[in-house]
Amino acid sequence: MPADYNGRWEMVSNDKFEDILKAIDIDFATRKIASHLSQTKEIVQDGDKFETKTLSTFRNYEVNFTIGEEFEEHTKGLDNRKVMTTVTRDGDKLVCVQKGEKDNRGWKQWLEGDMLHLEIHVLDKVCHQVFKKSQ
Ligand code: 1AG
Repeated sequence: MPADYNGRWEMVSNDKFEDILKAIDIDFATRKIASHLSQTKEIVQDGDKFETKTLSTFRNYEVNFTIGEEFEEHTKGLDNRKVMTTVTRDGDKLVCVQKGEKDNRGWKQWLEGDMLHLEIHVLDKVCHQVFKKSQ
């Protein structure tokens, strides 16, 4: 059975997030706010279909996708770019490629026990976020 990402996940660590913010040209003031946020993820998964919300006291971000289907993603409230996004599976990992202005942009997501790991990469920068299952 493929990994089950359903649920609510609370951030426990966010390593090198500011490197990502800089790489996507987020201004200083916004970086200072964004880098101190605790994020919560809500994921509804039905087979290959995912509805995801990343929530915080400052901004929220929603992205929905189906495995293997490319779509245009607008990173609204983040860096406000348009990218062509495809999420595929590599075993139990989800691998996202976001083609656009910034090279080597995307993320990988996987589970380890009741922890969800999200590695976000842009250019040569990598951020590692860990979330603990709460519901
Ligand atoms: C994602 O996960 C990542 C979503 O697509 C958001 C995570 C980090 C935000 C990235 C860049 C931040 C840009 C500007 C800073 C402004 C506000 C920060 C707000 C942070 C909370 C939204 C999808 C994946 C699918 O988990 O399962």
